[in-house]
Amino acid sequence: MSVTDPDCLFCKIVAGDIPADIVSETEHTVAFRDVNPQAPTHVLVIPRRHEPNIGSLAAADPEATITLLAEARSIAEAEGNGSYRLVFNTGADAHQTVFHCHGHVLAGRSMAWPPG
Ligand code: DGP
Repeated sequence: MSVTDPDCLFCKIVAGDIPADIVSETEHTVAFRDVNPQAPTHVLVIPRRHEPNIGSLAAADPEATITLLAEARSIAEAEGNGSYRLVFNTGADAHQTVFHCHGHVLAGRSMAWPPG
């Protein structure tokens, strides 16, 4: 199902209207490198369909959600050393700044806990 928001930055990346360093694509997802990387590997995996966050994506399209999680794993396995962090900032107070669901795949360095 195609659901897009003409004002959404990540929908424009999915459409190819804004360039991105694409890592992988599936029927349901696009993965590209974050413009402001926080680790040696910092890839955003997003659904093609516009949903504001991972919870709404899971409710609307379980198949796309599973594909997104599998893509995150594949990218982390291809680029990392076995350890990675998969982050879905959800809501403004959790530092979500782009309101199109995206998983941050972070790998390639040691990480602290708790996150800030
Ligand atoms: P978040 O704070 O969780 O909403 O993360 C949004 C991420 O999106 C942030 O790490 C920077 C990244 N980003 C924002 N604009 C662009 C863009 O135009 N291209 C790419 N590749 N990444 C972007």
